[in-house]
Amino acid sequence: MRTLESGNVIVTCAVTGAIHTPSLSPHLPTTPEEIAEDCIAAAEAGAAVVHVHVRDRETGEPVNDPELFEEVATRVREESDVIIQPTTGGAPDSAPEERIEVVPELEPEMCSCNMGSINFGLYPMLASVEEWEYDWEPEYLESTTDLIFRNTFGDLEVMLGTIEEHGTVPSLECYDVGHLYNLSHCVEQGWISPPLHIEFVMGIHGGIGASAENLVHMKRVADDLFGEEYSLSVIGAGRNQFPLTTQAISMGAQARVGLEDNLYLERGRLAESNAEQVEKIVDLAWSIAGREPASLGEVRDFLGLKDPAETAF
Ligand code: KMH
Ligand code: ZN
Repeated sequence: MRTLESGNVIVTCAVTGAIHTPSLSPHLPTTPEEIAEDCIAAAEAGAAVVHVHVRDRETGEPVNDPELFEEVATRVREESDVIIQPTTGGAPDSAPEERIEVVPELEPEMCSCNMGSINFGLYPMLASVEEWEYDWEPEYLESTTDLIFRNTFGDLEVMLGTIEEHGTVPSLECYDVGHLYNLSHCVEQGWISPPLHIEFVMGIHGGIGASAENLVHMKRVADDLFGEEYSLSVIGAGRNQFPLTTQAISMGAQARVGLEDNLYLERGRLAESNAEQVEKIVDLAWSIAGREPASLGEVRDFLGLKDPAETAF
C-alpha cells in the first residue's frame, strides 16, 4: 500500500450523498448553496477532498443534474482550493450513462467510480422516522428493496474509459472483496493503470460487513493484488464510520467521513455539520497516530492530479 512520505492523512468529506433523506437529519445539506458551504467548511476543518452529490433544490431528492454539479463546484471554487470529487455513483437508481455525464461536463481532478454491481438496501431506515417531510423519501427508501446498483464490466469499461479520457483520477469504490478482483480484471484489460486509489466502502446493506477483521482481510487481498501500486481510503457506513476510519488511520491508510456515510457525531447525537465530523477525525488521527491532515499540494502530488486550472469550472 502506498502512503504519503510525510505520514499525513488524506481526509475526504462526503457532504450529502444519496443515502440519507432530509427527514433523517435537519443538518443534511441539500441545496447547491448548502452543499457548497459545507464543502468549504469541511476544507477549512482539514478535508483535502470533498466528495459531491447533488440534490433537487426544492425537495432534496438525489439527482444527477450537470448544472447543479457545476453550480456547486463553481461556488466552492470561489472560496476554496479544495479537491472537488463529484460522484459517478449519483443516485444509485439511475443508469451508468447518466451518472458518468458529470466527468465530461466538469473535467474534474477526481471522481468516484464504483467497482461492481450490488444490492443497495436503504429500506431499513424506513423505521427511523414517523413523519416524512416529502412523499419521495419513504418511496425512495422502500424502492431499494429491489434496487440493483448497476456497475457491470461493460459499464466499467465505458466509465473508466471516459474518466481516463478526461485526465480525471478515480476513487475506486470497493464494497466487497469481489470488487477488488473486478478492479484487478480492469487493470489486466488495460481499462485503468496503476497507481490506483481505492476506497473500501464497508457496512452497506448489500456489501461486506463493517468489522475490523473484514477490513484487515480486504487490505490483505488488495496487498496481494496490487502490492505497492495502490493507496487506500476507508468508509464505514452509519455507526461504523469512526471505528473503521480510526482503524484505517492506525493501519496507515486514509479516511473518509461526512454526512453521506453517517449522520451522527457520536452515539445518539446528530452531527450538526460535516465540518464537525472532519474536526473529530482530524483530532482522532492526531491523538491515536500522530498524523496531521495532508495539505492540498501534497495530495495533488501524491495522487497525480491534473492542474485545477484544467477543470471546466
Ligand atoms: N455512498 C457511498 C456508500 C459514489 O458516490 O460513487 C459510496 C459512494 C459512491 O460515495
Ligand atoms: Zn457518494
